[in-house]
Amino acid sequence: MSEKIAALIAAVEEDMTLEEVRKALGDGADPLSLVEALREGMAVVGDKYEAREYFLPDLILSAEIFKESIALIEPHLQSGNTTTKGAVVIGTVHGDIHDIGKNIVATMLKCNGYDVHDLGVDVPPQVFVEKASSTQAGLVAMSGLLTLAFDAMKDTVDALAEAGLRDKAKVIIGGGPVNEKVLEYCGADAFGKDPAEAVRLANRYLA
Ligand code: B12
Repeated sequence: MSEKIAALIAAVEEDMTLEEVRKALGDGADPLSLVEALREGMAVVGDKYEAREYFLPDLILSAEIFKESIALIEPHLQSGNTTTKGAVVIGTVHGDIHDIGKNIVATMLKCNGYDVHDLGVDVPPQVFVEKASSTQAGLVAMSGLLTLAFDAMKDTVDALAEAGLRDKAKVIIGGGPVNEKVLEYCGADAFGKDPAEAVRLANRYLA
């Protein structure tokens, strides 16, 4: 069932993907495995775009299918999950509107018991600061796929420090091009390559 869902979203089949997700949920499938299937499918879409097999409309529609599918899955993820392991603020940094990966990371953190405050895309440093302060978040997670996102990540880390929050909140970063060098440049605590790593880091910092 998961393989079929991955293949359908990879083929940008909106109605069929949603139908299959509804069917899987109705059959009692593990909601986490459905999120993972959607993630795999989205990775294929990204690869096909790079290979010029897919074009902008495919990307936009696949992102929409992903969001619609997650909306169907989310109520099943949260049921029975009443205690929180801590507050996490997440967003795509200023100047960048890519949110497919960020949404997957946010969903996986929610599934793992974190109280996730998703600020959306193109988030200015000050907005991260205000949310981290008002929620007393122990973790700020930033996503960015553009090269220019590196500066926005650095600015956000600096803004958190200026607001006196740097010793209260760990900062993690991720998104396609993020690596050790970017981590060093922007002064965050750690970077992750996938949602599983985001969850591992949250468990490490907020346990
Ligand atoms: C989809 C896409 C788009 C979609 C975005 C739709 C959406 N709602 O997100 C649209 C069409 C809108 C788009 C627009 C643009 N895009 Co674009 N886009 C892509 C594409 C093909 C796939 C990205 C994606 O969603 N991948 C799938 C997800 C699941 O992967 P991911 O984001 O990396 O996330 C995973 C991990 O990185 C990690 N992760 C992510 N965030 C975090 C955070 C933390 C804390 C952790 C631990 C982990 C983590 O977990 C995620 C799940 O596995 C990439 C190419 C690529 N293959 O990456 C180009 C790409 C990123 N885009 C690119 C560009 C240039 C643009 C535009 C500027 C194009 C233009 N000229 O207008 C605009 C951006 C405008 C802006 N201001 O942001 C370039 C960036 C080049 C660069 N070095 O700066 C790329 C690399 C394409 C290319 N090769 O040229 N894009």
